[in-house]
Amino acid sequence: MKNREIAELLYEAADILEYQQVEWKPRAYRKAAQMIENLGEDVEKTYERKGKEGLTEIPGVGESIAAHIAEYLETGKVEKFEKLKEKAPSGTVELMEIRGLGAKKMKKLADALGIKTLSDLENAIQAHKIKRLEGFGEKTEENLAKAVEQYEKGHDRMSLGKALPLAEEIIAALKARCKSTCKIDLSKIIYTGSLRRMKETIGDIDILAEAEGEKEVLKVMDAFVSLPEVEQVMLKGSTKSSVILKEGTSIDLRVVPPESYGAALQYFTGSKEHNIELRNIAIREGYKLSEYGLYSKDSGEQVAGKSEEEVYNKLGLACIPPELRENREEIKAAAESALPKLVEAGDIRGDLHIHTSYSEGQGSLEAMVGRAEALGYEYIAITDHSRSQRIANGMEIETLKDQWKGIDEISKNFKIKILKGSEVEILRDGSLDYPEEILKELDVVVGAVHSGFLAPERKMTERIVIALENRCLDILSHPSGRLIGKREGYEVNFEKVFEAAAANRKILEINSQPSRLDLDDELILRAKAFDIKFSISSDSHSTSDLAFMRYGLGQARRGWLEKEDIVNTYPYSGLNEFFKKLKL
Ligand code: DGT
Ligand code: CA
Ligand code: CA
Repeated sequence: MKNREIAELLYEAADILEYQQVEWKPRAYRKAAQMIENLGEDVEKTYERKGKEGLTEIPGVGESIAAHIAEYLETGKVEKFEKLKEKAPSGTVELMEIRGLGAKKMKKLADALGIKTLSDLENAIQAHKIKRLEGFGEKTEENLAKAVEQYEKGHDRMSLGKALPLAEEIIAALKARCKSTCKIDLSKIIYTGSLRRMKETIGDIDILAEAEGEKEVLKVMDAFVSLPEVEQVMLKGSTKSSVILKEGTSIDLRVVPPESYGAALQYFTGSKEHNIELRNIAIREGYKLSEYGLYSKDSGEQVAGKSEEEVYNKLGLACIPPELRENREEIKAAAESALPKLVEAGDIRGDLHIHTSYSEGQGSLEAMVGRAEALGYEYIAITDHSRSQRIANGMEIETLKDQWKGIDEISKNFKIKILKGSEVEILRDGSLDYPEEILKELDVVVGAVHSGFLAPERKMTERIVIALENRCLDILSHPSGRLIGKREGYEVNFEKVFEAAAANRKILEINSQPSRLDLDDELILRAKAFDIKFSISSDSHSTSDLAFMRYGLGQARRGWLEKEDIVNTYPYSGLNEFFKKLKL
């Protein structure tokens, strides 16, 4: 899929145009970029099938933008954008991406302090030159410092939502290439590193494959570095090769013989901290542990290495699921046979946070329900935005009631149970965005904060606690409000939020959108101590988003959660206890 690439291209062009003070185009470009970013279908496929004409059917994409996209798909670049970039002073493109730094501010900074690049900006912040500028002040300087930090964090790591499909794509491509060009059947190949641990962001992608003998290894390496996706080969060796893909991601491939596959899988999955701890145990037990195997210190003989399980077991440990390998308490738990039985993909029976085209979703009610049923779910909750969420096309009460009728009508055509729900805005005073008589009609009420992010901690805590005390609320959605790499969460006292959730038996959401993953693993661990239940939800805005569930699942597993901790593993009848309004 090239959707993200295209969206980024449009965002970048919008930034440059804005800097040049072009009036309405930047907005149009951003709007189109946003639509494409969130589009369920593959833009390239649309173009192949229906040409430019097909592209203009995408909301926000007019003829000129469609022509740019077509040009990009045909040639890999857009002449007009290349020219724009050439004209823009170097460095400004990067600067434009700093949050809170619009075209006007940039111009002032350039005129007054000669700031033209990111490093100019960093130096000025460090020297506290910005707060002395008219119209900027201390707060602005602080915010810019934070934004720069966020930008840098966001740019050297990619989201799990980008890395995982990309790794799967490369693995499939490599397998296919090995098969077609050299008749090698790569039966053992897997992504390792932070990706296998399902960390929320990924530095680089690590892949491990098994092959026997020098010749075969070489052929696999050849196939890898000559994949069409590869832009640059950094290293090509007999055990490791490293490449950079055209879209910028670094990938390491390691190839090992069968007797080392398990040891290498263990080693390259990490984390480093977990590995160090494990190696210490090995030494204590009279072994030597490396990526090649577990060896007896005395005889030098290999005692394990074929499988991970073998390696852990020989060290007196149960095999630890990758998501737990962060040197938290997992090694101790493995030694005491007290590892949690983590929630699994097959345990999930429904999705409790779904948008449709009634608000800002792109799929129709029917399309969303149909996809959920195809996934084998037993139930889903339709939770479009409430009325005050104007930018997200929030629903007035009349529209909500129309939706209920729509749900009743289509219910007959599906086996899946459709819960009537809403993602209701938690207003600044903690009240909910629909009157009680409406909320009482809903099967499930998902409460969320989307505004007033700069409120002081006390205010935000109060706002959320009041909502948790509201008997109409069932689930607190994306509780921290963060957007990974873009925006930190609001300031809130989580101890108090968790206390209130526990006392009022409310469910906390683990939002699976790759840009959110909220609650994160650490907050999940903290909340679990309060004996709180969770839901893992896709927060889908299109049919393809339903697949985001696996990212949230990964965070739940990183947070040591078991099936019983998660309400959407319960059968439909079991939800009754939590959503008392469900008519059974
Ligand atoms: P990333 O790429 O920053 O998201 O994080 P990882 O965990 O994928 O780290 P990476 O790619 O540098 O290395 C992959 C794995 O290799 C890592 O999880 C553990 C192992 N590893 C790397 N360096 C060391 C090391 O110095 N000592 C040990 N024990 N293991 C290491
Ligand atoms: Ca890595
Ligand atoms: Ca690596």
